[in-house]
Amino acid sequence: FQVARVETTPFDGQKPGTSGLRKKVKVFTQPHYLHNFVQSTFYALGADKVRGATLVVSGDGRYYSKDAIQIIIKMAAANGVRRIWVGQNGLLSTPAVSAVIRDRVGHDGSKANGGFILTASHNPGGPHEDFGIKYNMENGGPAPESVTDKIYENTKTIKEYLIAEGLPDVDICTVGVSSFTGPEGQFDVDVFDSTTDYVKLMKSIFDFESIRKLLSSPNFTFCYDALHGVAGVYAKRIFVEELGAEESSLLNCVPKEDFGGGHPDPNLTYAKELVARMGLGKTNNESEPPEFGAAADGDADRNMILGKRFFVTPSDSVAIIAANAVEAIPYFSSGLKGVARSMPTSAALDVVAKHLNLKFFEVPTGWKFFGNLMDAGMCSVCGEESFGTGSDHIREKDGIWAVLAWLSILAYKNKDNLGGGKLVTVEDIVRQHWSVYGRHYYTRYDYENVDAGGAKDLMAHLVKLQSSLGEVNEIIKGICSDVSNVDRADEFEYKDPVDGSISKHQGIRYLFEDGSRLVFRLSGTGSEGATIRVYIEQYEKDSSKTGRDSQEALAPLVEVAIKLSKMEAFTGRSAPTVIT
Ligand code: VG1
Ligand code: CO
Repeated sequence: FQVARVETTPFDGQKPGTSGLRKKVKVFTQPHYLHNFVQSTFYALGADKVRGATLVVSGDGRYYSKDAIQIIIKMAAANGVRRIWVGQNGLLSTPAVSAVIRDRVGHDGSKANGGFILTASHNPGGPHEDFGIKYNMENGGPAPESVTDKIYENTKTIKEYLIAEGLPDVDICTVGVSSFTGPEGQFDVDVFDSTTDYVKLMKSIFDFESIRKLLSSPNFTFCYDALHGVAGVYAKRIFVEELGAEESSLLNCVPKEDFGGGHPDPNLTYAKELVARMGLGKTNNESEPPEFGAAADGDADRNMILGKRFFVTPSDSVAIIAANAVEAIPYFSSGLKGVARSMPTSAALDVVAKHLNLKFFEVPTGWKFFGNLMDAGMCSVCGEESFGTGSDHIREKDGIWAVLAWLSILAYKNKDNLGGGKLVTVEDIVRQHWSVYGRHYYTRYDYENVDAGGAKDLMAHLVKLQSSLGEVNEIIKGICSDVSNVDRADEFEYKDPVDGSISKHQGIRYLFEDGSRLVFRLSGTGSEGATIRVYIEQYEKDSSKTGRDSQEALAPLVEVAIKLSKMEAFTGRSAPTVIT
């Protein structure tokens, strides 16, 4: 093949958000749009990092992925990349990409230097929905802000990109290596099985034998919903083939380009089928729900954990995994190096860290901040309120890992009663946890696709209010008399303890005397308008009061949040789009 230099002009708005660049498909398919972003990434990495490199390219299989993979292959070849690794059919979950970058060894002994992940995660897919792309570094984690800032700067000045001419489309459906010759020598495309490396990693972390015993026990029932995302590929291989679960326990496990028309976001609103099966839906379910249920998002880095008629909040989930990891999961048997959560995530993990005397970190939203801590050996388990949980086995959150972690805890707690005795259930484990550590009532209200100007004004209003706590408390008393006083309010700022970098404006916080918190943020993953997220949390230490309905317990604080922020006045919305 030859190298063509194609003239181009910048597009506005190619700034990577919380997790890469996400836009409508019709934006991505404009001539040169994807090309500009990919070339800007190569420029940001620098020629010395790109020439001769081995890069992974794959994703959740959403609409436009296959075309995008061919474009990136041709651009990589033209920029001097030596090898491209592609998961079969272009499918790799986000955690599997991270694992492949870190662990896979090519047939010629090569190791990956980084990779492009093609996904818009939990956003819907299809010709009228979203596509996305992000770059992960050599440690398997999302590019840090220093790199994404450079990418963005490059997109504003780009004048040309390089693309291979005379390089045919590569068959990405068949496993094997194709070799080509360009001006600088050999270029390989290596198509490999999407699950092998990931399964090997999972087997090195968990005791598959004890999970297999749990799954085959007659008194344990299981259900997994991949919402037609890429998780289905891994669920079949791991839960059915390796661990012996019934085929019928898998829901929506065939990956589809449009996720079957659904919203591949594992929460009580969008994972409808699973929610109904678990006995949590409004419709009355005839049959007895399974003991355990879980779901994933499009790229399989998120997870929702459910028990029979019981929802585990993600903030509780990470705390419970941290509290039980050393006993239940072989990978952690020698202890946890530390734990971390994102700022809006509830403080349930903080309490565990305190009890167990563990290092603890609070980072901004988005997985990129955990990676530095893990690379420095300071953090083993971490999580976010947005259904993200993970550990230092990779540098992304990991939906299947979280399910295996829960199954490990269940297997450990039930090791003596799998013969037919009464099971310790998911609900038992959570209630037991609350009785020891107290409970953090928690909810998140999302106002999606609101007018961007209105959202900005609302945030500015909340920042301005912070300068007078006296006034804030007066307003709050006028709304509801039985919430405590705000004793601190600020905009969250993070100084990375490893590299000293500072991230500002990471969310507006109102911190109450009794430990309650209200947090307001603008989403960085949407593709249209603005999304306002309101995070509401209240701590209850008294074990006789930890069993209340969460929405009921939080009602006064919710009212304060909505009125204090003048939500309806700024956005015209009288109710949120989604409550989690
Ligand atoms: C959201 C979540 C955040 C998560 C991010 C990526 O970001 O709140 O916790 O890390 O999505 O998740 P934002 O900026 O919209 O609040 V995923 O599954 O898209 O990779
Ligand atoms: Co995701």
